[in-house]
Amino acid sequence: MRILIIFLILSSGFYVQAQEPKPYGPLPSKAQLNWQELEMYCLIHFTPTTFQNKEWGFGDAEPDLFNPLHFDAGQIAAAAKSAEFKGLVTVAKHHDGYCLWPTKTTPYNISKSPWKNGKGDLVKEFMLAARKQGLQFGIYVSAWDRNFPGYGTPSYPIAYREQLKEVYSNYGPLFISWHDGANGGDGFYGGAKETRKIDRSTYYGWDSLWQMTRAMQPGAVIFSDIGPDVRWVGNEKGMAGETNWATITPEGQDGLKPAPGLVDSRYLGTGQRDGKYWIPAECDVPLRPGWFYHPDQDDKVKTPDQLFELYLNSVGRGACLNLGLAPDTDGLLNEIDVQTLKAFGDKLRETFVVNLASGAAFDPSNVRMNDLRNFGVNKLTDADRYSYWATDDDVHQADLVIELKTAMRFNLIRLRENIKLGQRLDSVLVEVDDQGSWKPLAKATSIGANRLIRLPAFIETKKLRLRLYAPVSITLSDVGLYAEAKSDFKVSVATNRKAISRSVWPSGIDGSTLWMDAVKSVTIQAFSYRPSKAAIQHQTLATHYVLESSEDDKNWQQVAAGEFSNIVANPIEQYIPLAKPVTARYIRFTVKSTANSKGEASIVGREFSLY
Ligand code: FUL
Repeated sequence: MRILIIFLILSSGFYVQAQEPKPYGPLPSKAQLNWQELEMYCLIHFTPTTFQNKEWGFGDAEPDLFNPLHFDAGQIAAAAKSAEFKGLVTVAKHHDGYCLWPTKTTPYNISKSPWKNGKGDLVKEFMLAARKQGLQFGIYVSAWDRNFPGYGTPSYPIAYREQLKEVYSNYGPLFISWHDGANGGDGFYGGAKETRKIDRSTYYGWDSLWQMTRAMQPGAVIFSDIGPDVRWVGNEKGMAGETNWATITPEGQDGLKPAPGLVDSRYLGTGQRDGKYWIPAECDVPLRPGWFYHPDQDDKVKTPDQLFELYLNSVGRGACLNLGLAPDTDGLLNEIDVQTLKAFGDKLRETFVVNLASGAAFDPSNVRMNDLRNFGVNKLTDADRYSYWATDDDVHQADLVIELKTAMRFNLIRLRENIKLGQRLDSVLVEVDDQGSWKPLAKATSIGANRLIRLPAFIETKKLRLRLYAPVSITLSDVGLYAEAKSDFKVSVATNRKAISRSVWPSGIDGSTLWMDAVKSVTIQAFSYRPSKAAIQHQTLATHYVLESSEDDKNWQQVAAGEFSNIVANPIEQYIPLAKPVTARYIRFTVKSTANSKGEASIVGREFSLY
């Protein structure tokens, strides 16, 4: 009996497999499928270059310049998580050559920093923080190194290989090994301060580095301009082409073999319908104008609505979104970045929480072998990217009528193919029922892993029809209808910054008052104020203050009042002990005047501490 059951299970398994359509064209690897499912991850730029207020370090910064006194990888990873990012990539070494882990390959590394007395490992801190938030982890080690004395000679590629080996060995499984195309040029190079040219196709020995990557990190995709696993989209605006195929035939510039920094960029944004390889696009774009933190860009942080637009133009076109985050010299994300990320996450969650098509009646023109159990339309709303409705092998065009339970209002349509069987669909036409006849509503090409069609305006309807076109049988995995949530997020940097004072102090600023709720009664004995760089620059730092406490948020007592002596000439942290300890749940810190005497202070919670 047992043997009979095992036989039946096995044979039914074979039976189902035998009915699957044959894959079409190049297929994604396991690592590429994992990457695709992440959809969004962050790229953290934080090196001595941050402290130099530059975008590219020359490689000449003193190694002890890097000293982030309040660095908290947890704050950065939590902010990424709040925006629904699923991975975190850290720049372990940028073009300036400074290694943020204690490498053996160059003395120019974190062990020369006063931070944690030279015992710190920033890559490890990011790795631990990412894992704690359930984010996958990745690394970017720049191939161009403007500090290394031997850059341009055979000694450097050996060191670079070792650097990759170190980061592949010590930080657990990575989902991506990120490589940029900028390499060769002027730099410090151990004091030589000259321009060094390299042969981009041969100097690094990419083929052998890729082999090592695959052997040491089999779950990681390799990103560079032209793959081999994920390609650059060709711009840093966060936008893929409206048509964006996951396949491409890589070509080098001037007929040379393609290599990072040596690529024919014509098809990066669109891919090629009949490309020989599965190399989908990544859209990288910073949250601020620059990849590194610059205080004068505090008011240029992209808004949640702009981020949503980028999401539609990247993830919604089958690419992944790689958003740059830039901690400041304290080692923290500015509060405005944190609030923006959270609001973007809220918008995504609200928009995609309900699929208005679930529960609808789907009427397909064909079901593969009439096998409703394996290829029926119930697979379209089951939230599994790989289960699918399929047509017979000879049915390459099919219609799917969707009848909703009642008329629904929406402006986003999501379609997905089961990409384990390749990118099959050429295009789709969406039509809407107009008093008994079909009226065209939208059309799209390159469906693939994920396609979001945003309608020019919201529509309210009960009946839709999809007309699907492919060169082979159709394997559609998902149909979703969504109503884009409105985001009413507004922050003006100077006057209305939300504040969170170190970890336990959720707080808000109202005009120039910092309000803090400790959730339960606490005893405080002192406070300190440290003006931010931005406040110093704009002369909005506090010169006079009042500190109050309250048990009920209604009746307030003054605890302290006074001046921050000489703070304009010497804007360092000031520690103010209280006359006697105070026990209270709520604390209010009001700025009475500022350096520019306009009375409008820009203060965020972490400039303020209670003891
Ligand atoms: C580029 C680099 O040159 C930029 O500085 C930045 O790191 C960006 C993400 O990649 O190639």
